[in-house]
Amino acid sequence: MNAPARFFETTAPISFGGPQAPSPLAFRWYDKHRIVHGKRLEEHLRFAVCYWHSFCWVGSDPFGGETFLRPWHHGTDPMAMARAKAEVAFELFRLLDVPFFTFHDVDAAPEGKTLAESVQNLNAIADIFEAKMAAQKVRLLWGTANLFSHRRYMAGAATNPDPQVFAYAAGQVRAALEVTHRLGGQNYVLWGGREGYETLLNTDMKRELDQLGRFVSLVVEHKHKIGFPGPILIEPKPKEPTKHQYDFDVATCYGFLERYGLTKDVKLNIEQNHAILAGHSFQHEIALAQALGVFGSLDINRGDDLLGWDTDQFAMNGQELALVFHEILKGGGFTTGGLNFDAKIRRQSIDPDDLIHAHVGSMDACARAFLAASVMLDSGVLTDALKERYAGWDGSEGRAILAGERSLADLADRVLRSSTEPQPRSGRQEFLESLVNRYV
Ligand code: XLS
Ligand code: NI
Ligand code: NI
Repeated sequence: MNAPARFFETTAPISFGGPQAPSPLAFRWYDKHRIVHGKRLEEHLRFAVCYWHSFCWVGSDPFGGETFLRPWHHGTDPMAMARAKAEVAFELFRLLDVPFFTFHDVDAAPEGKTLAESVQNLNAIADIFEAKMAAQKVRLLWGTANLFSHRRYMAGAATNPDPQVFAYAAGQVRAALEVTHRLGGQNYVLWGGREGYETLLNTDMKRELDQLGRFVSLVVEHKHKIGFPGPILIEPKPKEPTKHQYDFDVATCYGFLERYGLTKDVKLNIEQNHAILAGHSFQHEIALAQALGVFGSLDINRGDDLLGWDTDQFAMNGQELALVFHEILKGGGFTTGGLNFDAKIRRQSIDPDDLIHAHVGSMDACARAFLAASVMLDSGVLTDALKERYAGWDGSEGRAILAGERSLADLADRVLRSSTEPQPRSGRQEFLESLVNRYV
């Protein structure tokens, strides 16, 4: 089958028009050339369009099937359908003028009857990607393998009770990592889709964790062997599809990486919706990953406050985003990471151009929040208040305690000798919240 002559109504790339731009499809805040903190906005935000939600998802939910009726899902030749999908995907990248995209192996190319056939399909589509990437100057933020949809993975991939499934997953990851490398991918992602369990009646958790540790170590070894320069990223998510996912949150992932000696090569890909499913805020997860030295990249989306599952909506919450970017800028910004739109339009958004509105709206929300964050950081509103709050620890006694120069008895004796009580001070939360509100 051939790609439709024209899928989107829009034909010209979306450009920056300023806050008063009359067209609904213009960037009002995202001026990619604008210099902030010495870098262009485009280099700070590093937007990526994801293949799976935008081109593979058909609009189904647990109660109903396909609503989108994309032409490339209706054909008889799977490779021709994959090529038609690639045409439309690269057309969207061009219209949005995004610097990056992301994909799973099976998003790009159909699975064959054997692993060998699947790898062959993937490489054939990668040839097309390679040519299109060179022509359009769009780059790959990361690639990954889908180790959760096929029924062979129903009991996990790396954590499967059957080593043959583990080996199959290794085969898929080798191919996906090598294709990611060939396409100049900046990172390689492992989301532990079905690495978790439903019931301990049939699960040996210790064994499964050791299997997962071994699997990630094998991926790291292979990355070094082929000279893939980017980090491996694992992606925390607490539940869905399994009840207990092993990569629960940033803290749990960090413990896992430490236990298996992986913190040097493996960082984290943090997603908003997964953070809130874990009972945390997005900002908390990012701040913790930065504090522990494992911050990698972001899947930018938003969950619904009223729903307890992964709705993956486009990020639009200015205040949340501003605090997130403040955290990221404070930590020095992205290196290999970026903002991947792991986000899907709603099931009723059946017009092709809804995909464009979704991305443009969220890119603008991110840009606007980013600009607010950079002003907050420049004026030190939050950072100065923090510095002042912890000033005692920068004094001689605070430093001596942290440097290990005081014993428990030293500290106790010192308090016993002194007659001054510590003086509680206000945490000033409402004052700080109002300060933020001035900028956002
Ligand atoms: C699913 C995950 C997935 C990963 C890539 O919840 O977010 O989309 O980002 O496998
Ligand atoms: Ni994700
Ligand atoms: Ni998600």
